[in-house]
Amino acid sequence: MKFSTKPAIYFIMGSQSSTEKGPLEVLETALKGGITHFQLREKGQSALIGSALLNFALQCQKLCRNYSVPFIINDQVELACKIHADGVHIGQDDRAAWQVRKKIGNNKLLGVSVHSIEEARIAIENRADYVGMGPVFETFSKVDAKKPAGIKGIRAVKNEFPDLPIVGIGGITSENAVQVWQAGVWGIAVISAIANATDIGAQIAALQMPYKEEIKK
Ligand code: TZP
Ligand code: MG
Repeated sequence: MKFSTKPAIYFIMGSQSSTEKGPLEVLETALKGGITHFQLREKGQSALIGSALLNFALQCQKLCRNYSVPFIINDQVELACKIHADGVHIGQDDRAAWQVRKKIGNNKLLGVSVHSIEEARIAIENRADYVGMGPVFETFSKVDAKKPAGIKGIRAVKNEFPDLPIVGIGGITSENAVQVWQAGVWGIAVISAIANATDIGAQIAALQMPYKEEIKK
């Protein structure tokens, strides 16, 4: 099945995301720790390009395959098609989602970043599989991040589209993750909480959805 409805711990990383450990070591430890999705998001001044990016992407993909975790690429639709990635994630400033869907076909996951009910509606019409909604909280990992939408923003989209899989993103930590789960998300996406964790396995365990009975709506 292309899409799993199991609660998602969606890890996002680029070659520069971790301050201490090497990126492939971080990724493999996160895979061992139980992440359910991985997105390669290569951004910033020292971002890899060309063959260096291709090689890095292939190494990440190989690791993900070893753990049967979907390997998703941010923005770079051609690269995703070239190496047969499992999915693509795009933002509002990228190509229209329907164009990307047309290019990648029906078997790859398509995620779209949204910040409002209206953007979520368009993402659904354009056949996105899930939306990334955020930033939920203040984030230091995205230079052009919008104002935090808070838990309120997630609840608003969830109320309007109860069946839409929503991934909360932005400033999520083991301390605030439960609030995000309580808002009814399908998953939570993080960069720094995992990339900079001293004990990545423990961090992932702490981010996971608490037992349903503990969730008070
Ligand atoms: N999109 C919205 S916030 C964000 C992205 C890519 C960054 C999330 O990083 P962190 O470190 O989990 O706040
Ligand atoms: Mg983008």
